[in-house]
Amino acid sequence: MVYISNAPAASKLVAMVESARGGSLAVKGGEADDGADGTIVVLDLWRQPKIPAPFVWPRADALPSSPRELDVPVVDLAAALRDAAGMRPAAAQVAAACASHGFFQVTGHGVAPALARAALDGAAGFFRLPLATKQRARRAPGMVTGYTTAHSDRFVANLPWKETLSFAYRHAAAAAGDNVVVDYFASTLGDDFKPLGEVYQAYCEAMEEVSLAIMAVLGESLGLGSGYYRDFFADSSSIMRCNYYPPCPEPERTLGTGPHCDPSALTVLLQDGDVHGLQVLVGGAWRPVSPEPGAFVVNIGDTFMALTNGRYKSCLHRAVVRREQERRSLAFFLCPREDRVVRPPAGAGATAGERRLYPDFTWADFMRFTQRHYRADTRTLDAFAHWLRPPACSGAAPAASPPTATQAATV
Ligand SMILES: O=C(O)CCC(=O)C(=O)O
Repeated sequence: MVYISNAPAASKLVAMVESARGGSLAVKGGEADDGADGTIVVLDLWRQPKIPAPFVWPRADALPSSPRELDVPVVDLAAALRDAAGMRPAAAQVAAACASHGFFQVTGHGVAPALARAALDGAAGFFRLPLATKQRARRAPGMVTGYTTAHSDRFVANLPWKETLSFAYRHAAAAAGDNVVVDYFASTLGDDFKPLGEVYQAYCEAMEEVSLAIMAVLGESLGLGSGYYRDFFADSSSIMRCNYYPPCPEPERTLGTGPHCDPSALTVLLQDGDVHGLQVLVGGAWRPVSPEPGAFVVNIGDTFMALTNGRYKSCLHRAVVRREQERRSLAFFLCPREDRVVRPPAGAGATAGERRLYPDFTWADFMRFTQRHYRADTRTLDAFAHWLRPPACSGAAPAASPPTATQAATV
């Protein structure tokens, strides 16, 4: 199903679906109960025999994947945090992975399997709900949180074959005893959704702990000590996203999540069961990542790349869809507190005399930039640096080409 909250885009997509179905249009006008101005159109999209044109991606993005799995190291977090003997190999694994593609996996994370299962099952249940119920949490244009299909409020091309539900998690609120995630579910979807909110409140708290443990290893790997980044992110302001990828009649022509780099600092991803879809662009090939059972897949985002002055890489990745199987994933995006200044410490790639690649910035500014102006890709940080035009940053990289209407932001 897809919702279009913009009338011209809606009629265009309706026409596309009509043509894809040989003229027999399945538009269920009025099924979305909150389109008071009549601009919401609901299409029985996921069940079309062919995908509508706006979901067809350029061949350059939808290139077939490589049969070669990406070699993603498995880091034992429990061993790393136990003593120096455990930290040494973990830091070395992380350093090697982050200098090359920024992806690794973590085990020994202490997250109860029952909690992970409940979070995955909760997502499965949510996406099976009637459209009108999901639409109660509909994401407002320009916002990061809410329920969405296909980013259709902003873009009418290169639409991803998926539905998402995103919400915010703030350490400061949790520390003050405010259950922001529970409140979000209750206030947007209704009191019946409190139990689901409780699952995700607990899951976000667990993800924050895992992220801070990873930050300890990242700090060690850069010779900064285990406390440096852990303290920097201790009052983080993060985002959680549930992804649902329906089966797709033409999976080779579309993408579930288009190629992007995460603007956040760190992403901790849980893929559901055996249905994998995550792929990373390494050496010009889209390499699949199949997680170890019980492991989370972790990747460095642009904000952490900036915190290391480019030493650790934020890498392009995407999610493919399947003809027969649906897929779910849960992504926790660790982000700094909105007003924290992102600046690499001396020693993490910004030693005296080394050219600063990016100016100082705050997460709030960077998030605004990626949401309003530019998609999240390999040039985002450079474009952002140019946009900020800081007088103090003589080394800011040259401007990237301006964004176009079809470029879609993530996170
Ligand atoms: O579903 C996946 O495997 C990847 C999701 C992702 O990259 C995202 O949500 O930003």
